[in-house]
Amino acid sequence: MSREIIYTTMEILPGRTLANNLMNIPGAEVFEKECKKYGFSFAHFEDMERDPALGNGGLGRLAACMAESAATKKIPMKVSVLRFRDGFFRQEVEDGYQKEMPDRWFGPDGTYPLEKKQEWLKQKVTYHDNGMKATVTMVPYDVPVIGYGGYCNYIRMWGVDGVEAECGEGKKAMYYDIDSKLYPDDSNAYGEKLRLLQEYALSSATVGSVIDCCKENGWDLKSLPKHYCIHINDTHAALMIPELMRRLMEDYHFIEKDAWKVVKHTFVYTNHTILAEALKRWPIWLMESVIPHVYKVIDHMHHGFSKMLAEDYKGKEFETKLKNMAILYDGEVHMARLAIWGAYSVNGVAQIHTNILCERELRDFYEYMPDKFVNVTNGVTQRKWLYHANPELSAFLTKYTGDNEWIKDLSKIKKIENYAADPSVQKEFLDVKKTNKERLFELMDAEVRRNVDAGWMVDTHVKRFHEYKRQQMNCLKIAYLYLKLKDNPKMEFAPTVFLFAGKAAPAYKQAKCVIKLVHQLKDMINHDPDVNQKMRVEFIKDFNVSKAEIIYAGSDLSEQISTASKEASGTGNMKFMMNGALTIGTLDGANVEICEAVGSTNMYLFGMTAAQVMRLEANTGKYRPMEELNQDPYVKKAVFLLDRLQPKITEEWFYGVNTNPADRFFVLKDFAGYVNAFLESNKEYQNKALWAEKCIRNIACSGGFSSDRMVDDYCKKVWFV
Ligand code: 26W
Repeated sequence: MSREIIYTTMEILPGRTLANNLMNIPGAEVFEKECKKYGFSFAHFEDMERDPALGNGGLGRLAACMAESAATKKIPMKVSVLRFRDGFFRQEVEDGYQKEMPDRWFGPDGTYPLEKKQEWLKQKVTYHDNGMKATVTMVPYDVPVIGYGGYCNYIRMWGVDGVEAECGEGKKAMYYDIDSKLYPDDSNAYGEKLRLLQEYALSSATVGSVIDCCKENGWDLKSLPKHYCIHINDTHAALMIPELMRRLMEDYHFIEKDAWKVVKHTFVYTNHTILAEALKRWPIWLMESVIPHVYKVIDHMHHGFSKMLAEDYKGKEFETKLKNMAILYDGEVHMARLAIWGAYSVNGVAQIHTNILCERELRDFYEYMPDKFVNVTNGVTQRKWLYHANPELSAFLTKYTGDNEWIKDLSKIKKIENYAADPSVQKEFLDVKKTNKERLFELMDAEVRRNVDAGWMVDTHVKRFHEYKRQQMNCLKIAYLYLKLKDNPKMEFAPTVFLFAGKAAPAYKQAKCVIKLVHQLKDMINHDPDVNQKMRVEFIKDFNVSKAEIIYAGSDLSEQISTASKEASGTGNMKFMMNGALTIGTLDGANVEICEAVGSTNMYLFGMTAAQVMRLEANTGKYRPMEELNQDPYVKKAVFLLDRLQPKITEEWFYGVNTNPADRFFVLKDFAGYVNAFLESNKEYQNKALWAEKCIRNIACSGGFSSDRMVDDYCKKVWFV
């Protein structure tokens, strides 16, 4: 069965698309030649394009890799998103503190050069604001995503085109804000409501356009699932489920049974996080007041589902099931539960993540409907992250695999393993890395750039700032090494630059403290002549796709140190691997599969396993972080140093913040293992041949982490196309 995938997502992070699109079609050389004729370089054009920053991290970038790989595989797909006028935010740093500035990614005329407005596809989205009706017209703008070979998919960005409302002008303004920016601050009532308006706008416009396309083609709406599979990328667009139900029944007079049948064969849902705070729940009163027509359907679905549960479970057990599975519970709408109930397929994004979903977070659902659950491990496109990001390594790969087949089939990359132990190939690899490192240094402060060279180890921690990702543990490591090196100037140590980049959510205070801490360490260490010939700290502000390409290519060590069980998959880990950086990490997310692919001797693993973490979490009071300080006098000293710099962070370790237990991400528990793993890597780094060999083995084993493989898996296991 061939059907189009409608991949609906709140985020998309394609990076600059012009070069990628051109690279994937045979016409790229023609374009380059023409540029030259008129005295322009290709890079000149490339540099004119801004990064569409319509995402904040892994979720958005995954959508972009998905679209590109689907196009390469000629799988028809539209990525349905909102056309936010401002990107997530542009990160400035002032006195070491993150400052959020609007990210105006449109050109001066308020458009994006690669988009095409599709007037004829407009959709009307209805809201009720406490009884007053508002109708928002959404219009799509399509941006091409060209796959390798020339097949074209589209990112369909929905923007607000007009508002008709019974309410006054003041209230109307809120509807115009629907496409203002991604994830408005929901710690206030306005922001929270705006997020709901956004989720419904995306859901309703997407569903409406699918219905219109069916009609346009003369297809019976009963056959909708034959022509479309609608993918819910995390729960932000889960309202599509009741919306399709509602439209079929209200506008097309389906009886409930028939509408449900269409719904049940149309939707699939991918979960991207198990962090409880990210599993979205909406207050019922809010949903009822803003979209009562949709809420009514949800309420109905809830009752149908609860009735079914009542038939299968009795007494106390039924009550537990309701507590863990009901769509409406305790005054809230549980979006993940709505998505699981309405979708025919539910998947996690790495094997360990899917296991945790099935065994713990969604256990009752899994036991009740085991066939619905599958795993599809994430992947990234090698065309963006190798071919485009790293031309030198690409040439090296083509040379040693014998051809450029790896560009469309990454499993071919395995062939370079034959050369891993060859000294001349190792040398060539190290030369490539040197070039890439020098390019990376260009992104750093002049002062850092002047004082480091390509012989330095580049230890890189780039991703969103979040406590579970444990950038604060890396800071503690840096403080520890600083104190040790100061006391033992003769200590054997390969000079290292500790690099950070990433944004913290504007309202996430703890994470923002960590950014400040990085800058404090940078100030202290980079200016201390006792150590600054051996270590330097750097923070590259405003991390985005374009900078990421340079950073991954130029790094030696990839920090993937989340508390085991917390990182659903990670995709940065895969990009580093492909670019010949070695991983220091925990057995979390896709690190587990990376380890299976390349072997634990080719990475630096440490820390508690997910099972150990979960056991310790269940044993409240059992873990006493303070006790971890006694293992090594330098641990204590380093903690005290950080306590002086950012007491909010050490407070979390000793007492916990809000009502959370102390050190809930087990920084102190995992610390000794982490430092040892790092020192081991630093020692091995000094053995150039050994290091290069391990890097080449990592690249060779990265074939399974291509998003081409991921798309194949979705085709087979989820979309059935
Ligand atoms: C504002 C609420 C919210 C909640 C969750 C915003 C965004 C989310 C996302 C689901 C978080 C996210 O990006 N998750 C990441 O998804 C990647 C792609 O699957 C994974 O590789 C990462 O491990 C996961 O953190």
